[in-house]
Parts: sequence; structure tokens; C-alpha cells
Amino acid sequence: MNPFEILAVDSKSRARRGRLLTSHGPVETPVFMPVGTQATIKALSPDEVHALGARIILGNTYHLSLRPGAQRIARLGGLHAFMAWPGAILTDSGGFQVFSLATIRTIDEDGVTFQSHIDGSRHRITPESCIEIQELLGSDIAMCFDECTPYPVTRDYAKASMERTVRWARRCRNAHTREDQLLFAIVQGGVFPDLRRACVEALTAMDFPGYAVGSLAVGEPKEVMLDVLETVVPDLPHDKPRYLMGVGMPEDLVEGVWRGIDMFDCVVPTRNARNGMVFTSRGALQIKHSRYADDPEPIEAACTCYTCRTFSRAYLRHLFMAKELLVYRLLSLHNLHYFLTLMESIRDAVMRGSFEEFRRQFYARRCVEEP
Ligand code: PRF
Ligand code: ZN
Repeated sequence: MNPFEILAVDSKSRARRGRLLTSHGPVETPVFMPVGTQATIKALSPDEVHALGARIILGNTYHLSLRPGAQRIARLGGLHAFMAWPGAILTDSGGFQVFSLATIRTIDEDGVTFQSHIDGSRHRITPESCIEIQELLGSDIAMCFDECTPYPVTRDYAKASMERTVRWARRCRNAHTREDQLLFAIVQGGVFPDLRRACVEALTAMDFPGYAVGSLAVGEPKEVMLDVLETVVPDLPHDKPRYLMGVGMPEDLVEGVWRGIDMFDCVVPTRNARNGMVFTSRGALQIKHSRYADDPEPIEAACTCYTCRTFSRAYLRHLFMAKELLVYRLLSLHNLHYFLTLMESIRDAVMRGSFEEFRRQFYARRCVEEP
């Protein structure tokens, strides 16, 4: 049975409103998944994240297998119990982190050997071990082991890498045994339309319950990312969820949904909060700016989050300047609230058939042009 149900499709764009059934409850799509790399959404407790409306979060195979170890988490009841998260969890395969964080790494047909960014110890991940780790963690959605190519990349390298990612996807599928866990494939192929198409064809022939688009938001211009989505998405099965990995800024979420994406994850709301950047419907602002020193207004007057209901910009700026720990919590709370309510508004708009109008207003409020 297909765990993904489409509830409405937009007539002006490729946007869809759907519902993905997981072993830890339904997930309404389009959805943004807060990132909990180290089995925690940084600075927030699981009940706070749940109260913000999140029903699915992301965890990382790479980090958790190095520390505290997948076997240990399994002995402690799996990742949900370990971190006391009641909702769904998607684990990334490490196919991105091993290439961005590990120091020395060598790829061969069988897998990747690398040195831990924590203590320099040597490790090896293969498609089979990657699935074994994700089964030990017990996530609701596991990702195939892939290679995320950088930007720019040569066509030859992108082709060889994409073809290996396809072979690894088959090995992941063969190694996967948990029936309570969905395994998604990852489309690679860099910025080359024919490589992306060949990858989609090979992966869809293996019939996965969901498909991700990888190697985007790795430094390419925004138009390039949107062009790749316009190539890839129409070839993906209509009735399966589509996940744009590691994206993005609020406008990327709007444009991704417009082009048919159902799932997103990004560190931006939480990481930028810790750097003092807060999101509002009129754009982002830097709380440390001297213009907020005497500002009695909340970050955003219309925002219903605890931070905006309770504190002034002046107070938040003071905490930030003093490096007080509370500010990291308060700004993370606000930013995640912003991202999660943005997605809720997008879902409402797609359901009502008013997503085109929503998109126009989204840009009008920020005084920027639509792309
Ligand atoms: N592969 C995996 N995880 C990812 C990516 C990818 O290509 C990206 C690219 N933006 C983010 N996270 N496995
Ligand atoms: Zn707020």
C-alpha cells in the first residue's frame, strides 16, 4: 500500500498537498523537517519542537554512528526513545556529511573510507552498513547511501558518481529489511539534465516509496537549482513524495513547492537563530544591529510564538550582545515557528487553490520580485 496520499493538486503549478503515513504518525505535506543532527534540535526540547507543530525531524546517520554509536542507540530503544521524540524521524544516509565533514576520504565501488571529524579515527561506510545503521536507529524514513557532488563538477565525474549512486541504491534496497521503515532513493547527476533524467529513470525502475533530489544548494546559482527541479520533478512518479535535501531559505521552500517538492530540511532556521538572524514575513533581520537597542517591539508583531508574545527586540538584542544562553532558545523558537507556519500557510493555500496568490503576496510583503 502506498503510504503517500495526494489530497489536492494546484492548477497553476506543480504544487501538491499530501499526507505521508509513517510508523510514528501522519505527516502533512508540503513539510519542513527541522534538523536534529546529534539527536537534538539544537537549543530546544522535543516537546517545544512538537508544540511548534513539527511532526517529522531529521537525524544524521554519519554523526550518530560516530557518536554515541548506532548499536548503543539501538540498545537504548532506538532513536525515538533515546531522544524522547514522539513524531517521525528521517535519517540522512551520510552521503552528504561524509563528503562535507570527514577529512580524508576515499571512494571505491564498494563504499567510502574516511576519518572522523571528531577524533580522526578511521571508518568505512558501505551501502549495506549504511542501511544497517539506519535500521538500528529505527528511523521512519531511511535514505539510500549516495554521493553528493560539489558545484562545479565535471560532466565525467557527475556521470560516474551518479551511476555509482544508482548501483548503491540497488544495494541499499537489497539490504533493507525493516517493514516499518520507508527507504527513499536520491537522484544525483549534478547540473546536467540528461544525467538527472537517466538517474530518475534508473531509480524509478526500482520502485522506491519516495525520491529525494540531492546535490542541490551546494553553491550553484539559484536559477540553476530551479532549472534542475524543473527537469527532474516531472519525470518522478506523481504518487510518491519528493524531497529536496538541505533546502533552504523561505523563498526556496515556496519555489520548491511551486515546482512539485513535498519535503524539505535545512539547518537555516536553527543555525541562523544562533547567529542572531531572525526571519519575518518582510525578510530577515540581524538582532545585534544597533537600531534594535531601544526597540520595544517584538521581532514580528503578528507572530504568535512565545518569543514574540513575550519579549522586545531590545531585550533579545541585549541577550545576544551578552551571549546569554536564553537568546539561542528564544530565536530558535521564533525561527522554527516562522518556517513551520510558513509551510502550514502553503498547505492551506494549495488546499484552497490559492497558492499562486499566496506566492505573489509572499514576495509583495518582502518587496522583492518573484523569480
Ligand atoms: N545527499 C544526501 N544528503 C544531503 C544532500 C545530498 O545530496 C544534500 C544536498 N543539498 C543535503 N543533504 N544524502
Ligand atoms: Zn515570533
